[in-house]
Order: sequence, then C-alpha cells, then structure tokens
Amino acid sequence: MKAHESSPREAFDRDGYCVVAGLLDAATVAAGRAAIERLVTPSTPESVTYIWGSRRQTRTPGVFIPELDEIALRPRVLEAVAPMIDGPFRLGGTPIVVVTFRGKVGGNAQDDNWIGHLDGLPTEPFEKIAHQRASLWVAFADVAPTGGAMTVVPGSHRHVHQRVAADPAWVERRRKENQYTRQDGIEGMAWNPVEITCKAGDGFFYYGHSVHSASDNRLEQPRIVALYNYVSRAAFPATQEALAKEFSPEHLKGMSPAMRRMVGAEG
Ligand SMILES: O=C(O)CCC(=O)C(=O)O
Repeated sequence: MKAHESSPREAFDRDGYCVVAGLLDAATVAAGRAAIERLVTPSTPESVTYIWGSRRQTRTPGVFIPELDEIALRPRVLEAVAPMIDGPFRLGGTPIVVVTFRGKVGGNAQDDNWIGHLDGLPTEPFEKIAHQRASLWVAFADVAPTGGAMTVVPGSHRHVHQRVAADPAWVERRRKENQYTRQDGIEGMAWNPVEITCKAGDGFFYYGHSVHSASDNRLEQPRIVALYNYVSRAAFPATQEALAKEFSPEHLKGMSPAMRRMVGAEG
C-alpha cells in the first residue's frame, strides 16, 4: 500500500464499504461456485431462498452449503477480516448465499431509479459498533457494472448517524419509510450511488447503516456472492443460545474441528 492510499479499514470508515482484492484463488472460486449453483437456480423455491425480484438469498441457518465453510478459515480471508474487527473474532453466522439472476431488483444507478434502504437504524454511535462485526461478501463470479452489484451511497452512514443523534422526528419517520431516493434522501448527503464491482475471488465489506441496496442485473452473468458475518468474541460471545440461532444443529454437527473453533463451538 502506498503512503497516500487508505487502508481498507480507513476506506470502510469513510465510505461505509471497501473492496479487498484476491481473497480466493481460481480453483476455490470454481468449486464454491459449483456448490452454489447446485442449490440456487432461478427456480429454487421460496422454502430455500428468500426471493426479491431476480435475487435469491438462502434462508439461514436452516439452509447451508458445507463446501463454503472452509473458506471462512482461509488465512487470506482472516487477514482481511482482522483489521476490521477490534480484538478476537469468530464467524457469527451461517454463510449466506446471494445470487442475482438477470432481471429486476432495486433499480439501477445508471437509470437513476435505484432505491436504497438501511438495515435498521443505528442505536449506538458508529465508533462504538462499526468494528464489532464485519460483513464480508465474497464474489464467486465477476461483478460487473449493471450486473446486480450491491450499490451504496458512499459516506451515507455518517449522515444517518448524525440524524439519529440529532433529530428524533427524522428517526420516527425513517422507521416507517425505509426507502431512500434522489428525491427523498438525507439532507446534506450527496446522491451519488456507487456499484461495488469486483472480480471473482475478491471480497467487500459493507456497513448496513449505509444507504445501500441490491441493484438490477442486466447481464447474462448472475451475480454470485456468499456473505460471511464475522463478529467480535467480546461483543457477541458464542453462548449456546447464540450458536443455536446462528447455525442449524445439523450444520454444527458436521463441522470440522477447525470450523467449530472458528464459530466458537469448541467445547
Ligand atoms: O444483494 C445485495 O447486494 C444487497 C442486499 C441488501 O440490500 C441487503 O442485504 O440489505
């Protein structure tokens, strides 16, 4: 990294997302992709995946793909996660697969009809919560412009946190109206949604209190990603209760010893 470039953590803090290149080699990408494609197709039923337009997201913890577990243990992946979380961490959930096939989801930045949302409103300051978890999305196929990429308004999390701290009426309204558009954004926030594009094998981190959303996929190539949620062991201890919510009994039972340690179920 050159002196003037920001670290992934600095970029994440500033923009609410950051891309980390080259987490997986081509063989791992191909094997992971094949496992995903065996389960998720345009006709996978709603009992297996949540359906949002042409986007399919596996229903976890019941649905899991054992072949994806081992990726959570890869040194290159852990090296990318380590600076994003303060202190020791564990994998705090079943890897979630998201595939966006060609078709409509949340609009496109290019058409200026994209609609962002927040994954809930923050109840604590960014500085306190941002590095308690890291939501790492790993790409199993190239994610090209207009190819269904996660789209984010860079820096929007700052505006969200400021509003939450200063404006109870805004919070009240935004609890009910969780749609952000150019016409109905956040005062002071530039409306410049950016697609998070990357190559197969790359990963990106994103912050759910940024204005973000999936976008339409206009390409033939599906957008194929798996989401690994790492959490601070101190903030989210691996209690029996937590593990029971995060992983199915069948998944826990079939895990390798190393994977059990990674999720915090070593006992
Ligand atoms: O699929 C994506 O890229 C974004 C999904 C999304 O908007 C969300 O998880 O809240």
